Amino acid sequence: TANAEPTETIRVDERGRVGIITLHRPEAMNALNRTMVREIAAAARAFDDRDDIGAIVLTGSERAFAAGADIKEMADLSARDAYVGGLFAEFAEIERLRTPVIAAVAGYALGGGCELAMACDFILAADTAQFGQPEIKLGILPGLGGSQRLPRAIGKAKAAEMVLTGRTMGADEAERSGLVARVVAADALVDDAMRTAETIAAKSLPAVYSAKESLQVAWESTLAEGLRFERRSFAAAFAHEDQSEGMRAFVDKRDPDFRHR
Ligand code: CO8
Repeated sequence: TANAEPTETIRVDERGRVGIITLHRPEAMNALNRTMVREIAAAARAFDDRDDIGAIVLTGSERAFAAGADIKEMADLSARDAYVGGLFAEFAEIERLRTPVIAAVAGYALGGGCELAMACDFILAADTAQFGQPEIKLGILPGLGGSQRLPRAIGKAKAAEMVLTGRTMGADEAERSGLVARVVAADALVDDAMRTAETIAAKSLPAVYSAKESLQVAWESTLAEGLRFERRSFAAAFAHEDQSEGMRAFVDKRDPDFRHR
């Protein structure tokens, strides 16, 4: 497959039309180092390039999704290295995928780990999940979108409290606050995420790409701009044969047979 490259910090797998990326640095609670961000982006891009993959699950271990960026790697970084060296520049590629990505989070999702989860389309959380932006405790601030996505996801008050104090939020509070789509028992998390991903991957690929893109526009722009974008995308959906197949199947009372290629 396109993902046959050996990897050091992640495991890459696929089942049917679902790509799976598992963060794997057990010695460091899956802390994100340069290699890991590069490997996640490369694996995600390879899945994104394939029309036989319709959704991606990004997950970690039972103890940690990712406990942040690797503090040991960052400790001696200069401002120049961080800026000119383009630290974690590949993170932007993860944000630009066409294929929906589900973050399946158990245990710690802190700092860059919380930011990585928030960069996905939605988060499914195990009841053990702990979210936080503890950078303030290290004398820094979030650097991969935490101060931007968290307020949009959970509102100003909770986001400000979390970013300014560094406190973590458990799974139930995260669900109440709208940070996660659903909470499931820890031992059912990956199966649930796979089933959810399969549900998405069974749909029409152009419709899914287009719906994801429209949701992203909602996140990034004004209502008026978003509504114009959606209207154009909706009209364009009628140019794909999956639209007529989907509607014909409904009328005929059968399952749609989308083209998937
Ligand atoms: N970086 C490096 N190593 C880590 C990290 C990390 N973020 N988190 C855990 N580890 C390591 C520990 O050092 C330890 O290693 P060792 O056994 O060699 O000492 C091992 O993982 C196990 O960790 P603990 O012994 O600490 O396990 P506990 O169960 O006691 O605690 C915690 C787990 C609560 C997760 C704790 O490890 C912790 O607080 N970790 C740090 C969390 C944190 O501060 N994260 C934010 C990091 S900063 C960040 O993410 C900024 C991202 C923006 C980058 C922007 C670039 C442009």
